[in-house]
Amino acid sequence: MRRISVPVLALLAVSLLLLPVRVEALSTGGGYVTVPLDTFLAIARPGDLIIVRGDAWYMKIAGYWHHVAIYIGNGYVVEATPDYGVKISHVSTVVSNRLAVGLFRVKTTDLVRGRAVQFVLAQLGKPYDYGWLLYPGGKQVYGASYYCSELAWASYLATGGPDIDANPGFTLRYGFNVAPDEIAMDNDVYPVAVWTA
Ligand SMILES: [Ca+2]
Ligand SMILES: [Ca+2]
Repeated sequence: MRRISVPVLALLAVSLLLLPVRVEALSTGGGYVTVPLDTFLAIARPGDLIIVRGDAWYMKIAGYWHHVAIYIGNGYVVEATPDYGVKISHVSTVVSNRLAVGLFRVKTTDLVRGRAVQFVLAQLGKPYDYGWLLYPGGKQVYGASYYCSELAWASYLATGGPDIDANPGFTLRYGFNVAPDEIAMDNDVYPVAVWTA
């Protein structure tokens, strides 16, 4: 957030005006949810996607789901964040104090899931891609920078897995991006568990 420049904020404001307001069918209570680590570790597999709903104001544009991290096993994820770019984080930082947490699994083989993990590890240190803010956005499988959902999407497309963008082409809401919402609603992805406050 600290690195978002004034022009980007202006574009974000314009984008907010251009995009239709989305009424969410999925409702959370007023509180926050934190998934206990042992609960998470008992059901998560490497290559699973953790998709969370937070409350950072600048993520409201993204839709219901705001962030995606790729689980790499042993309690760690790879995620692309505005502060640090592509990095390793402990899963507890991703699944704590959220408005909702979803654990999603891609319909493919364990071999492909393992390759997806290797793919995201190979992207560590790449900068964050603010391109999704610049409506109509875009996505690159082999990019020099990644936003969170773009990294998750690329990791499967690059390694023989399915295209997990529910809208591969242009849509009014998401432009040419792959939004966390679009991964959560894709037919090649299914929810293993969803926690809401
Ligand atoms: Ca990109
Ligand atoms: Ca899309």
